Amino acid sequence: MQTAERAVENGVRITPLTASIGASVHGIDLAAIDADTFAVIKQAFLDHCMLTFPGQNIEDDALLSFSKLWGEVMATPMLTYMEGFPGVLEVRNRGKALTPTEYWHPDSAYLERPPVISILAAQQLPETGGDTMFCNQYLAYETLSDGMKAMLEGLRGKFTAAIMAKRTGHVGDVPYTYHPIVRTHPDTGRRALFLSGPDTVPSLENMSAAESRPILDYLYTHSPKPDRSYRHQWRPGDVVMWDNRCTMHYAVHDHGDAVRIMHRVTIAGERPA
Ligand SMILES: O=C(O)CCC(=O)C(=O)O
Ligand SMILES: [Fe+2]
Repeated sequence: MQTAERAVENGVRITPLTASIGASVHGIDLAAIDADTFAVIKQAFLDHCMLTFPGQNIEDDALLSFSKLWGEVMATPMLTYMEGFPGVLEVRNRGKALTPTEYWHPDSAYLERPPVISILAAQQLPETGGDTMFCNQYLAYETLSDGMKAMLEGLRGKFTAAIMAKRTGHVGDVPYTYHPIVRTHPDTGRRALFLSGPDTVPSLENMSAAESRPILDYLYTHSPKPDRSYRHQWRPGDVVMWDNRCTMHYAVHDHGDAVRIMHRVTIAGERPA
């Protein structure tokens, strides 16, 4: 396997977390990455869709430098970033009623060019709980019937910022855009289901909500099957990154009002196609 061979050469160890999604990366310091090491982790990222880097305890400036290796760091409208570290977002527990991320989603898919990659660095973790789940959207697509795949061809979903607007108290029209429900990853050439929770993808283009819901609900239920998902139990110092083009994630809120703080960076990319 290409990833494993290259890993041995560079002293980097890539260990799959499941056979479907995820790998952990050891023998690496994210604050000091050379070109060969970057090539190894990039290939692992494309192969496994999400990576964990245990024990990094990375500072914000190093987090930004590491992020810039993957592309342009972006700011999402409506979000406020950390002073002195443009592009670093503090993700903090504000209680279950206010959590905006406890559902399966790719990040900020209501943007015309949603972030392609998200990187999350643990700062303060609850004693227990607060896991994040990830699912593989290549496998979600590939396991559909040929009939369903044919039906989805050319369909676009309406992706709205409803949850983000609620979270930030945004007034006025809620931004939205249309994206294909099946997208092709530009680096792997593989096709993946691209969708999000019912509040953020209420309907399909040129179809009523009543017509769209059964299809969207089916796809949303089909996507995060346990045998193509991984649940990350955070440890202090962890950095986790995921590819929004071929995964969804779900932040489990089971830690009450316990402090949980993460720093997140997102990478700009292409329009889904
Ligand atoms: O807090 C988490 O584990 C993830 C939250 C989330 O969905 C995000 O930062 O994009
Ligand atoms: Fe998210």
